[in-house]
Amino acid sequence: MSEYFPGVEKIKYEGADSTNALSFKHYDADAKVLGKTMAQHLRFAVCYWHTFKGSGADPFGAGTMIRNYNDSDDPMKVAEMTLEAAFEFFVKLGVGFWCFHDRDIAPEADTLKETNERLDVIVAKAKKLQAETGIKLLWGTTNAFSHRRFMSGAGTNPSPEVFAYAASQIKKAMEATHELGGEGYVFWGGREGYDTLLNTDMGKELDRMARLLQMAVDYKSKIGFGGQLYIEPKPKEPTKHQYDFDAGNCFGFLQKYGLLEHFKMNIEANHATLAGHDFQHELAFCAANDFLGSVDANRGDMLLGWDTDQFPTNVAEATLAMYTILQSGGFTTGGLNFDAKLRRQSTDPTDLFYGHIGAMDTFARGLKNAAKMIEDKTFENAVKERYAGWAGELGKKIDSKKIGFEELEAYTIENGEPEIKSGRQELFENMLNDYI
Ligand code: XLS
Ligand code: CA
Ligand code: CA
Repeated sequence: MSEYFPGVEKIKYEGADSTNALSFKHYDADAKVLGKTMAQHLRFAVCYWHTFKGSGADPFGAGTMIRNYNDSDDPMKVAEMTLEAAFEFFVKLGVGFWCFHDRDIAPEADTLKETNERLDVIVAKAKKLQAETGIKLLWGTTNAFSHRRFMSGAGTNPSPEVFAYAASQIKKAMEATHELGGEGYVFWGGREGYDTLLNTDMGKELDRMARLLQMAVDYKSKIGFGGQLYIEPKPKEPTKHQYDFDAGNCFGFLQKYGLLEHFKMNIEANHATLAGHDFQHELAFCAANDFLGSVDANRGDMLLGWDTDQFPTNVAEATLAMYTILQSGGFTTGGLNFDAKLRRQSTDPTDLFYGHIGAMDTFARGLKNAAKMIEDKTFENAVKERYAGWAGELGKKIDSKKIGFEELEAYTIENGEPEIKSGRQELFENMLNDYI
């Protein structure tokens, strides 16, 4: 097998004082934090689409990045070389997991049958490479949004024929994920939304999106696929409004259609901010509802209104994310997938290493900071104190449903004006900075 990233050795932990840009300063895979290794906590994954299929193309110009694994006119040869390059990259970087869309790893052919045969070839090769390297599949998914047939959606398409095509793709992508021992399967509703309500029957589209998900649940149990199903919310882009707007919206949707028990969320940081939320807000909503599955770790640019998918570098944000993830019990099937792409001007293959190394170090620092915050109980105690009144007699009666409006009115008349207590936001913000 050729070497696709010559000149880059396996990336090692060298500590914070290292001047080697191709080393980890904070991510020490085997170091223990709160009883588990950093690798076990963080479960880093590399995404196939941006990392190996991204070219730097944007709406104003073609790709800028030249890669040696694209160097053939035969699309299947390119697919095979890319897969070899990907596993070389995973091993050199030292991540435990990868994620893909079916169409990232194997190119579409003229018919679905031929496309599926191509996918079989690549899945067999990926299975071999997984066995040789010990790299595992965090999740698989289908791309039911790039081809023109999906311009008006997949499950929400006005045409039942397109719905059938999407269902067939999902069926095959679930089989591929199962074959590769995937720990999860993601649904991102690429074009499940609308650009104008003038041509849209929203009620029917929502019913059919649920129908498609129900079919996936049924098929999962039919083939004995034990991975976790996730929905990845995103409020807009490519459509003006996407139905899986945010975690709260997905929760209500799944509950309405009786699907809640089958799904958890795959939260992407950039999608959270597009929805007008903090990354931590989306994680906290999931944690509060036992709904947190996996994370697409990246960041947006707050001055741009679109999905820039940049590598995460903000330590404070990673600390808050890891704090919320640890408090909810940590990852089980999920992990931190870097759904992030190089900027158009970062054209060297080595830039792929810099992007991932920085992101892994950012989350390693986040993990260590969050662990310290948990050990010190600084926030736990301060929040407990803020809600302390609920441990008293009145609070207990309300929580245990023993009293209603009449008793509360009598209580208020007797006891008068409640005592006002400061929320001390500035103090809490200072407390956080002590850990960064
Ligand atoms: C696009 C999404 C997509 C999903 C997987 O914005 O982030 O890449 O993660 O389909
Ligand atoms: Ca994503
Ligand atoms: Ca994104």
